[in-house]
Amino acid sequence: MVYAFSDWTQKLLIDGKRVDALSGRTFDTLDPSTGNVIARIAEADAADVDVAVRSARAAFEGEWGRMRASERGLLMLKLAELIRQNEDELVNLESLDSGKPVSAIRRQDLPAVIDTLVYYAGMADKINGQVIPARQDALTYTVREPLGVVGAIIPWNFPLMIGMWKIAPALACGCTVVLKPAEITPLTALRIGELALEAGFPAGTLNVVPGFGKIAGQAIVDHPDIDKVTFTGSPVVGRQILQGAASNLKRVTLELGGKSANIIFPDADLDAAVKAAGAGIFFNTGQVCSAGSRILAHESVYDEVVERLAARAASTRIGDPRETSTAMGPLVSEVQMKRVLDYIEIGKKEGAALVAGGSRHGDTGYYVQPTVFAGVEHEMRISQEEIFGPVATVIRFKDDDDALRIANGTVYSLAAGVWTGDIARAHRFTRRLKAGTVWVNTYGPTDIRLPWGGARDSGFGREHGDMAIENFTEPKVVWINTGR
Ligand code: TXE
Repeated sequence: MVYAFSDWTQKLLIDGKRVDALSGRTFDTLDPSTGNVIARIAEADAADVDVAVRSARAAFEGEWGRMRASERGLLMLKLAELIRQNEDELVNLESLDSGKPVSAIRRQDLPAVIDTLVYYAGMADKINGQVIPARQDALTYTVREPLGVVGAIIPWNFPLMIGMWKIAPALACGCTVVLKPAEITPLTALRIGELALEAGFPAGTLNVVPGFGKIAGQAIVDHPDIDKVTFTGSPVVGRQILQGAASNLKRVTLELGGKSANIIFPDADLDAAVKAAGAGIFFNTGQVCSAGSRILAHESVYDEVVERLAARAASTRIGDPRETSTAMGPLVSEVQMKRVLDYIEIGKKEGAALVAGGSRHGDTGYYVQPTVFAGVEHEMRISQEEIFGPVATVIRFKDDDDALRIANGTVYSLAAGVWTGDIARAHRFTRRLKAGTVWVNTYGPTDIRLPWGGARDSGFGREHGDMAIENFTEPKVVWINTGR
C-alpha cells in the first residue's frame, strides 16, 4: 500500500462531514523513517473547534443522547468490526505516520484498540446507579448521567491506542467527543472517525480536529461548552490544561509520563529480568510513558546486568518500520530525535559511561541507536528527567532501602517493576513503591480492565476499567417523597 505522496490531502471530520479548515490552512505530516511528506492535513483552529463543539453538543442533546445504551454498544461493536476489517490499512497508516514497526502495531496496538472498544461496548448498558434507602419517607437513589461534550487531546506515541482509551469509555457513557490528535500523527484518528460514520454513529458524535497544540488544543481547553478534557502528554502542557480548564471548571484527567524504575535483585531470574528490562526501555523506541528508563541493579549483579543489557541493545534490529523483522523504528520527529541526542550528550557530560549506542543511526530519518548508560548516579539529569527515547540508565543499589529511595526519588509516580524470587520482598516493594502500577517479575503489560494512571508529575485520575466510567459521568441523586 503506497501512501507516501504529498498531494494527498486530509480534511477535518466535523458533524459527519469531511471539511476544509475555515481558514483554509493546512500543515504537512511526515514519515519519520525518511522525513518525507506523507500528506497535507487541514489545520483546525479555534473557529473549527467551535463548530465541532456545537455539532458534538447537538448530537449529545439529539440522536446520540436519546439512543438506548445497548444500541450505543452495538454501534461500538460495529466499529470494532470495521477496524478489524481495515486492519492492514490502519497498521500501515499508523506506521507511516509514527514510525512504529508494523509488527508491533499488529501484535499490540490494533488488538488493544479492538479489545478496548469491545470492553466498553459491553459496559454501555451496565452503567447503573444505586438505590440508597436514606429515609423511611422517601425513595432515594442515584443515576449516572453522561457528562456531555468531551475534548480528547492525545499524543503521538500510541495514536490509535491512546485515542481509543479515551473515545471508547466516553462514547459508552453517552458523551460525544471532539478528538484532537497530535499534529505529527493525525492520520489514523481521521480514519477512525470515518469508520465510525460508516458504522452508523450519528453526525457529531465523534469529531476529529487535527491541529497544533497551542491553537486547536488550547481552543478545546478554553471552550466554555466542553465539559471534560482528557489528556495524555507532557507535564508542562498538563499544567497549562489545568489552568485553562479552570475557566468553566471542566473536569480533567491527566496522564503525563514518568521515569519508571525497574529494580533487579540478585535472586531474580536474570535472563528474564534483563530481557524485560531491554524491552521495557527499547519498545516503541523508548517513547512510552511507563518505559522502564531507570534500571536499578543490585551491586552484586550490576556488572552482569550492564553487560547483558548492552549486548541486547547492540543486537536490537533497528530499521525500516515497514519490514516485519524490524524491532525498533525511528523516533517520531526530528524534534524528538534532537531532544534524545541532547540528553545523550548531557549524560556523557555528567560522567555516565556510555556502554552501547549513543549516536544517530544512519543519516536518513529520525533513528537513534539503542543506548545504555552505566555508572549513572541518582541525581544526574538523565536519571531524573523523562528522555522519551531508547536510552537506558543503569543505577547501582546496595539494599532494599537504597533501592526504594532511588526508585521513589523522582517527580514522577506512574509505574515500577521489581524482579525477585523472594515473595515477602515482592510484597514489601508493591506496598512501598510510589506508582500507579507495580509489576512483579514482569515489566510493561497493561490491560483495559485495569486502572491506568499515576500521581504527582505523572498526572491524576485513572483511565481504563470501570473507573473510566466515573471520568465521563456525573452522579445525580433522586429523592422522591413517599410520606403522606
Ligand atoms: O508533548 P505535548 P510533546 C512527554 C515526553 C516528550 C515530551 C514532549 O517526555 O518528550 O512530553 O512531547 C497537545 N493545549 N510526553 O511536546 O506538547 C499536542 O498538540 C492543549 C509523554 O509532543 O504535551 C498533542 O496533541 N493541547 C506522553 C498533545 O498535547 C496541547 C506522550 C501532546 O503534546 C497544548 C507525549 C496546549 N497548550 C509526550 N500544547 C505520555 N504520557 O505518554 C500541546 N498540546
